[in-house]
Amino acid sequence: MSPMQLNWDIFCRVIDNYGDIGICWRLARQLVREHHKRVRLWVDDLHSLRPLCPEVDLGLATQCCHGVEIVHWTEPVAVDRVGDVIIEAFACELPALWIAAMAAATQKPCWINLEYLTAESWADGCHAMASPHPTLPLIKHFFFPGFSSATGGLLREHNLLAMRDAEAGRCVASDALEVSLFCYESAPVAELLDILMDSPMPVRLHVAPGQPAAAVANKLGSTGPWQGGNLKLLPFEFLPQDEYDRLLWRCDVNFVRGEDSFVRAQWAARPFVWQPYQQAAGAHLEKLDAFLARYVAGMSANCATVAVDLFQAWNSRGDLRQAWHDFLAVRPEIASYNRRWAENLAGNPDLADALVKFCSSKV
Ligand code: TRH
Repeated sequence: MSPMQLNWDIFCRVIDNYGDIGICWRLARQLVREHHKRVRLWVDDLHSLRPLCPEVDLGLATQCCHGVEIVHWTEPVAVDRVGDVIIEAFACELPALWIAAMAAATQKPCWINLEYLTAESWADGCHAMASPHPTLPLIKHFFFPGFSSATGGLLREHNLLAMRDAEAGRCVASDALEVSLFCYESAPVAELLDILMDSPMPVRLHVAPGQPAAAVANKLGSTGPWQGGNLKLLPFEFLPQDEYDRLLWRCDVNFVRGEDSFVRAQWAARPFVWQPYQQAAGAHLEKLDAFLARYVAGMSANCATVAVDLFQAWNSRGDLRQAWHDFLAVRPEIASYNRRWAENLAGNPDLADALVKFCSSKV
């Protein structure tokens, strides 16, 4: 293995939505930009990448965007060279041919299974665990993002918080409450709209395309923009990742979902509400509870109750109208808490940096 571990291959299979490719794309760009790695991103569905990176040409088998070589992953896969580091994102299962080539390499690559984010404490114990291949001379390591220093941390570009603060300085204050909405179809969107229409202050709701816009259209009909009571709804086209960040930085409250937008809302340090990706047997609700336990631990008792109630109500476990009303009353306190929360999280390793260090320790 080259001591520099210059060549990285990241493999991503898109299950649904944008989270898997969103995380891989963000990681790939950061490895190139900040760590000067040569990164190939193998993705089986270019259609899911294009909204995040509009430069992507759906007709090309390989192309270079933002310094990342993007390869359309089709089977059978051709193995030309094996990288120094192989990232198997979210247990996406590497092609057998590829694993055979890794085993045959004189210098075995560092093989990482990048896991989904959870605040559950078991992630601390499982982070960096080794799993030797049953028959081949290869070891796979499990790499867990997370909220503690015992995990791999969260993806955070090195200048992200400074860029956020510089942008805040340029923002013109709005006379309305600016809210962004990115959620799954199971969220109580119709109820939220009723509540916001009754709002005593003007509200501008920026509605993401896909499931959020469909839920709004289902309630109000047509494709918007809509106006009802004090509420103005503004559907937006899917934004490239960096522009979506800027929307989160501008808004007073961000409704986010899944994994990556959830993390970006924390870096935005504005009040936010999270809907986890639904999993079998209510596993997502355990994730929600585990996150809330960590997140509100440093809040005042009142703020903690209010934040928990709103997150739970947004996940259909409580009275949304009451929870929203109480949340608005403590919004400034939550906003300043979230700045401290983001600063504390930024004290943990950033995931790309942690990965680079971890892999170089395996040489
Ligand atoms: O799209 P998601 O629901 O992804 C989910 C989760 O990652 C989940 O854990 C995973 O199992 C499932 O996919 C398959 O939500 P998430 O994680 O927030 O990803 C959305 C990505 O889209 C994120 O990178 C932010 C980005 N985004 C934009 O770049 N522009 C936009 O306009 C919007 C709304 C999102």
